Amino acid sequence: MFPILFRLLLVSVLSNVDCAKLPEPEVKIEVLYKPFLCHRKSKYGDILLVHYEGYLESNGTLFHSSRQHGDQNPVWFTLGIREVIAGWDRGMQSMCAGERRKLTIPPALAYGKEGKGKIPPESTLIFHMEVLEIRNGPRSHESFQEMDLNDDWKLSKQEVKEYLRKEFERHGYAANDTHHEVMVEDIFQKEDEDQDGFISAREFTYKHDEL
Ligand SMILES: *[C@@H]1O[C@H](CO)[C@@H](O)[C@H](O)[C@H]1NC(C)=O
Ligand SMILES: *[C@@H]1O[C@H](CO)[C@@H](O)[C@H](O)[C@H]1NC(C)=O
Ligand SMILES: [Ca+2]
Ligand SMILES: [Ca+2]
Repeated sequence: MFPILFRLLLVSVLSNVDCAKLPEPEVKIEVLYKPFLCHRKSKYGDILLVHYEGYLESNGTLFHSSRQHGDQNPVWFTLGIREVIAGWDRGMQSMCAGERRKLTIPPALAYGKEGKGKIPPESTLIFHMEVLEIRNGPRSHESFQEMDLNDDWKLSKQEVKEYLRKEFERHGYAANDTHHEVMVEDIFQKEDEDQDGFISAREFTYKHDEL
């Protein structure tokens, strides 16, 4: 019902970056536009809001445009956790809000031997990406600090509830105390591993469960 919140709070996030040292296909990155002002650059674990167009390199067919297709809204994704094709994870690091890039992504970092929908097997893809917004990812140190209102390095139910309220409002939903309390209980069941009534920084950052 509220996918962004579940993504923010419940999705377990990257624990380790792919360390394989095999010679690997690479994403070709061309910067089309870089804003003069750049307060922060995207890094693994951040969530990014993007608009994009995807083309087949073979004949230039546009197979998807977030501006023209679906609900025409930009999309959020978490960088570096394989929520999207590997080519996006690799090609969208160190980007500024407002930056545009052209990514040329070999099949091994896209849809590979299988292809998908309109994308034939073994297709090299070209994406025009525009980053609209960059936020702290769900498991970042920054997110924890933002939630930990009294700086005691643990999250109380009240702090999590307050965070939910702010998130709901930010995404245009009416705050609803009853609903938030249900969600808080659910979150604590999953996250408060030692059941002391608080989510510690360690419990927040490292996930050992089955998610
Ligand atoms: C481009 O290639 C795709 C996949 O092979 C094919 O489905 C499509 O009809 C082609 N488009 C044009 C304009 O040739
Ligand atoms: C608040 O949430 C509860 C539980 O999810 C729901 O039953 C109730 O209808 C909601 N109230 C409002 C005003 O949306
Ligand atoms: Ca606290
Ligand atoms: Ca705990």
